[in-house]
Amino acid sequence: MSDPTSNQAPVDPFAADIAAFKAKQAEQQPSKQDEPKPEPQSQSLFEQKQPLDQKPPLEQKQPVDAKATPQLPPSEKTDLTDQSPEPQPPRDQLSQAPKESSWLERMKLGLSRSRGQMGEGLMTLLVGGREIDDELFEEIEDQLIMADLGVAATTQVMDALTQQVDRGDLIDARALRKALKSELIKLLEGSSTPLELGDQAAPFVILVVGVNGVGKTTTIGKLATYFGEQGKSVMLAAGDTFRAAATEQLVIWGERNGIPVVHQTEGADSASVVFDAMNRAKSKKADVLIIDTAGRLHNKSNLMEELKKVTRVIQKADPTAPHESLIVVDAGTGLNAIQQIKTFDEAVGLSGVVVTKLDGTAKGGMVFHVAKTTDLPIRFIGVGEKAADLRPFEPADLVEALLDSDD
Ligand SMILES: Nc1nc2c(ncn2[C@@H]2O[C@H](COP(=O)(O)OP(=O)(O)O)[C@@H](O)[C@H]2O)c(=O)[nH]1
Ligand SMILES: [Mg+2]
Repeated sequence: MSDPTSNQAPVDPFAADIAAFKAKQAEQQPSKQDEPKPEPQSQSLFEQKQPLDQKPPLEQKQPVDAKATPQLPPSEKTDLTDQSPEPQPPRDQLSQAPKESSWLERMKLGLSRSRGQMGEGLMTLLVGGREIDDELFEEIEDQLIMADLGVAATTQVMDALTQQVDRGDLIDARALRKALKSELIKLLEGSSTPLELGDQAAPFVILVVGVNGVGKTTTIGKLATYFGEQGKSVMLAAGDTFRAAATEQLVIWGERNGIPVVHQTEGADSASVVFDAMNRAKSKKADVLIIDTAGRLHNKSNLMEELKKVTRVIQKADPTAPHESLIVVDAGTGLNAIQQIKTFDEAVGLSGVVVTKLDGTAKGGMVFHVAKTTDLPIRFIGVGEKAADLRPFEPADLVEALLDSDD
């Protein structure tokens, strides 16, 4: 570990460090002090592209001050970065179908396990001419609790349904099913404010926090793609200096996608990387700067203190920043995500949530719990490991995908 207080800012962090990475890549294979194993995430978003030894020459890298859409090397280029006014769907196998249906299909597919628990269970209860009675209500309530909606959200939904039944608005199970869907959507609607970049002159700074393994770095890659598709110039800061592999992961991904990544050597102070990145993003007039952070630190350091320091450094460079402080939570952690949200909120003051891994979890209902028990908007959801598997949060889509019904 090098001295964490050192403030080594290479004159050109890209050229110098990329050369260092290449050299390191050549000599280093299995042994590394902190990371005995290769990063698991290198199998996903970060391994979509060609293997490292075939990466394009560095001179193809796009300078950040070209304000236009980042240019990818020809072999990498996706339709999305073309100059055509109409953005094209991404170049993966899931984008063959029309955009709308493919997205919903993908989410339904991804959420199939949640659906198994919540959707199928509920739909079985709510078919045909089943009578509305206490027993049915109890069963619905059980299903919602089992799907991890949490007590508060479940109570809200059940109370609303009870009122409708009492008013005589719901005559059969089918009507109840419709009402349930609309109550679920209503519950989420206050939490679906999308992330807007606004028109400020300075870079829009997004700080990304969350515990280890939730999908921060993957989400950052997806966000960079997302904003790149909107014609924004994006810069990334490799603020997770705890693990050398975390920086490497981001730098390599940036190289392959023509997105500059500000970073320093392993063990550098995270705040120092962020300081560099803020200055660089400003001087290069990047539209968006996305800052990756560590999810844990060496024993004696305190993650929350470090994040506070990072925030102070950001604000020193731009008192209005960060413009968005996003916490990434893994849907699979269910109701425990709330504790993470509280802890990080105290440290950095969150402004939004990204829920990842809604594919393959039986706990998709936790989104309702987050919506009900926090004031934070859910900005995006992640339903897979590819760049296109991040979407702005749409309550109706989520409810549709969870309950999988055709009406
Ligand atoms: N299935 C699935 N996997 C994801 C998603 N987002 C991230 N991952 C995976 O979660 C693992 C950890 O991701 P990473 O971004 O490194 O987490 P970090 O430690 O928070 O930076 C990697 O294997 C990712 O591919 C998602 O939405 N769905
Ligand atoms: Mg990471």
